[in-house]
Amino acid sequence: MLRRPRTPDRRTTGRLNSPGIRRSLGRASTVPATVGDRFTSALHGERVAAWLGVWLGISFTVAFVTGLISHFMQHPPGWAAWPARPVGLYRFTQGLHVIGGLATVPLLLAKLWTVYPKLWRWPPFRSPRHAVGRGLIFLLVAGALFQVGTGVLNIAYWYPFPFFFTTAHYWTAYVLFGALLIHAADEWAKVRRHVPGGSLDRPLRPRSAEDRTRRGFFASVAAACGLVALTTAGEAFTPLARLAVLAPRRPGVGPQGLPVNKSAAAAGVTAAAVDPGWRLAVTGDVARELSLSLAELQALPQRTARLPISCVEGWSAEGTWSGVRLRDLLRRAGAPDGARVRVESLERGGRYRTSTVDPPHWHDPLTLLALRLNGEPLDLDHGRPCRLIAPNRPGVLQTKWVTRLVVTAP
Ligand SMILES: Nc1nc2c(c(=O)[nH]1)N[C@H]1C(S)=C(S)[C@@H](COP(=O)(O)O)O[C@H]1N2
Ligand SMILES: [Mo]
Repeated sequence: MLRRPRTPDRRTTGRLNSPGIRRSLGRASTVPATVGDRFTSALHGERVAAWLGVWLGISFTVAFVTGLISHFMQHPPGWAAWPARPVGLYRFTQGLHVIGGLATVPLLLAKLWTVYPKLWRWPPFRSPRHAVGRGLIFLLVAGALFQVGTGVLNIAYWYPFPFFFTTAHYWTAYVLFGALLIHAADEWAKVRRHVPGGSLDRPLRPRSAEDRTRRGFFASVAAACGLVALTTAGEAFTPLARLAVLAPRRPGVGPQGLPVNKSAAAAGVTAAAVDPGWRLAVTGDVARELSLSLAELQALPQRTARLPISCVEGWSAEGTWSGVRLRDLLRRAGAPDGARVRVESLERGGRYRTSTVDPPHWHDPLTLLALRLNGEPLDLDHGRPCRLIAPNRPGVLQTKWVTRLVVTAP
């Protein structure tokens, strides 16, 4: 196979008379020096930018795909229902989204630092094509900072921005991913030049001082990413829970050993949830009306399932839940197999006061209207007297303080 000759790294030459610059500008002697050409470190070179770019490209693609999974699980498109198995699929995809996203922060900062001298290039626009290219880079950088920034603020439960996080994060993802694809196509030649497809492609030559500088830099960036991953992964991966010092929620920490996102007090359901007159109503066009007291629910066959709450904010923790199978109750009410069920909470307002359960989830024997958690009646903050818990489902859809099931035709 032919091996391409190594082109000199334009940034590392640092001199306008270098062949690289002369070739690219065509008339070296008449071009004035610019600030951008004074950054002579190998770390501002094309090779470092290409490698970091490849890793960022992989990371953003994973975030895009796992983000879409999360979005469409929460907003099913209508023509497709999400499967209830494997039980922990959402725990995995959302853990990857959030923990991977956090671990990308050092990588993104490193890449921006590597290429920031380009900001000082003069003139800013050499041609209409160049202007469009820079506009695209602006979108890419702004989109990346926006996604990572709002994502971090969201998992820290801090909403200093005037828009709704979920909608903005979702739509910006398309802009960012589109810009990323065009950028990758545009820069592919550079990637080919610096990122070998296999080890056979590596030139056999002694390592230079620049190579060592670059290696040290890559190792530091990798260590920073690894450290972030190690100190957050435990929020979803229980064996590492004790290391998750950067995670806002941790398995094992909370009432009955489980974290709480929205407390009963915050949801304003405290009194209603402990009312001895509480009843669970089943209604809807395609079901017989039922109304059950807590004692009546407790008298039905009780089942136990070990299932995680997997929050969209990345944390995930398992509990042992017991209660009545949703399908047992719906069959009692005569619900047809294709029916959809809206689960309603005692909570008055709030975005998550209801959720819809599609057939794959309500048919699943693990889907429960839970009355107990880890051997005790549900804590008020976990949805006393009754909450929904189902496999492979985002936490926002595991409705707490359930009071009504509305069964509708598909
Ligand atoms: N009624 C109601 N149910 C709700 C919520 C809510 O705000 N209101 N929050 C959901 C979210 S975002 C999560 S992650 C889980 C958390 O359950 P837990 O507090 O028992 O761990 O409950 C879900 N159920
Ligand atoms: Mo959540």
